[in-house]
Amino acid sequence: MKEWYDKINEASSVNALEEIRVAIFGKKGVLAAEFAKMKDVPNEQKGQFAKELNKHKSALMNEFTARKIVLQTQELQEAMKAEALDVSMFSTKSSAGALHPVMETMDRIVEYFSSMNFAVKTGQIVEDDFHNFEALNLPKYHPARDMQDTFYFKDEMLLRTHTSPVQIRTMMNTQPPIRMIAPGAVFRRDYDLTHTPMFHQIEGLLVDEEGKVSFANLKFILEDFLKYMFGDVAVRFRPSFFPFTEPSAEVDISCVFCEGKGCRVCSHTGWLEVLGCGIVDPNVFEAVEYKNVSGYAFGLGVERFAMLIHQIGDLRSLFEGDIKLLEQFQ
Ligand code: 2NL
Repeated sequence: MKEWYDKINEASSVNALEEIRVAIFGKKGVLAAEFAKMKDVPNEQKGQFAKELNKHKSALMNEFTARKIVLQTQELQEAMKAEALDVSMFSTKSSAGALHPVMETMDRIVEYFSSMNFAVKTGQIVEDDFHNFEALNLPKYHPARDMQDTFYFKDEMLLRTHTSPVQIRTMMNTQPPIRMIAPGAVFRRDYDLTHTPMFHQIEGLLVDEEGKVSFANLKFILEDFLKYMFGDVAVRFRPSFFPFTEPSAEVDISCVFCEGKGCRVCSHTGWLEVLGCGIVDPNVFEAVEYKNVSGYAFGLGVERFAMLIHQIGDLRSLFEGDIKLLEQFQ
């Protein structure tokens, strides 16, 4: 019997120990075989024989139970060690997101005009011919309406080419006075170095009683706005033409790259064009059935502002979603 005590204590795993248990205590195990010898033992020795065997049986069972606990504990320790997380291991870093420079610029422009009590209106991207063209003094056969320049759907529906239809809709369902800006995406069939088929515009509109709104009012707010956006720059107004304003002007700032000395960006003029504006044409007020009013309006391209503020040379880099570029604006 002695060898079986050794076998129990030499078992190296719970599985090996289980095999030994079957070999000792099983139906065909050594204990069963020993008890079977009982029938050959003389009667007067049977008692002593059985006593000896039962002593071994319980001693072996104690030995087995003790060894099983040792092996189970050992195996659990090893399993936990193997599954442990290595918290010192390197992992991939996650980075924080940031606003796209176009949206950041848009927010800054909206912030200025909000502070001046202009309401912010957004409207719809799919528009009709009346709100996008007709009401803005762009009659049928005006070149701006050409299939070449505008994305058309059927039934005279189209992608808005400017945010002006937002102002038209506002005037048609609100009585003056009006003080509003319309920021948003606009669409034109134009795609080259300096044009993308989708870009962002902000237009402004102020309407009040006839005689209350002057070009001087317009000039003041745009000068103040441009100094808020670009710091201490010079601002000049040049006569221009838009179908929806009369008189009209384009607004330049002194070049932010060369401070007006002349460089490649400003084509050696020292000036950068940043805005279009004017006094609202009477034909526009007639289309929305406004009477005895006066107003001013202006429009600007947000991508151009973002490029000038952040000194971005290529318009397309704003549309490529290149993370290396975008990370620079965090
Ligand atoms: C530019 C010029 C401009 C307007 C937009 C406007 C809207 C209404 C009535 C009158 Cl409802 N005018 N908008 C006026 C002048 C200029 O935008 O160069 N935009 C990029």
